[in-house]
Amino acid sequence: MSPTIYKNNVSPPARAVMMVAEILGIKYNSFEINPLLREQDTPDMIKKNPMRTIPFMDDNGYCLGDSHAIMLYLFDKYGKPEHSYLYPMDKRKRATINQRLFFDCGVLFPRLRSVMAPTYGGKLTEISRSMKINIEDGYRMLEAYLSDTLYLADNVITLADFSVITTMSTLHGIHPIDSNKYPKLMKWFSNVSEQEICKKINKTGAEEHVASLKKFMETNKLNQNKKSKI
Ligand SMILES: N[C@@H](CCC(=O)N[C@@H](CS)C(=O)NCC(=O)O)C(=O)O
Repeated sequence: MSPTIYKNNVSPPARAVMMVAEILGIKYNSFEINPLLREQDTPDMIKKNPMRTIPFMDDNGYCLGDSHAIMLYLFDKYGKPEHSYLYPMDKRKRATINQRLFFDCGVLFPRLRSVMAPTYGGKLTEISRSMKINIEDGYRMLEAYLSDTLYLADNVITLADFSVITTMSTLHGIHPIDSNKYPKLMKWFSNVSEQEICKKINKTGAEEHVASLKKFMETNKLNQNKKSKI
């Protein structure tokens, strides 16, 4: 039986898994979760994924959380020789891809999440100065990673690019990349965004994510103004 992916199209890490699954030709079952309604918090879901995040995967009783771990598992299980460019055997290339995946997991996405959590929690009305500094610092690191290769870990697209493009699609929407400061990052962003798989699976969800964050910030501002007048 095919694996089930618990996901939401608006979630960046969920879209990374969806893109990789599509490239690998996996006919997975989709289970829609709305994290804003905490639908991932039922006892059954918590048992499957104690992290309480999406995406997570249930492959016939084998459960796995975190998009990066899921992408690597799907590649290991379903990757065919024609997919080897995504995660080549060369040890150094693999190590570089791993580093970029850990970078997305441990550095870049948490900087986006630090905007998402207080926005959806009703507190944030605009991105703070320190949030902007942290996001810019992420852009600086990506610009440096792109100094010798066209893509983040190689001269061909790899799992690293599919992971980072989903985080970057929202970050760019809420704090645009300055192409004068980060020309390589801007070029990479346009190049990866133009890939057919990104247009098909990443684009709409990313636009919805950016729009919802902006809308929530506006609503938070109105609510806080109302409260301050009482
Ligand atoms: N490192 C995780 C991050 C997953 C994550 O934080 N997903 C968000 C949605 S985009 C979520 O489920 N948030 C709910 C929460 O943190 O409680 C991954 O790559 O899967």
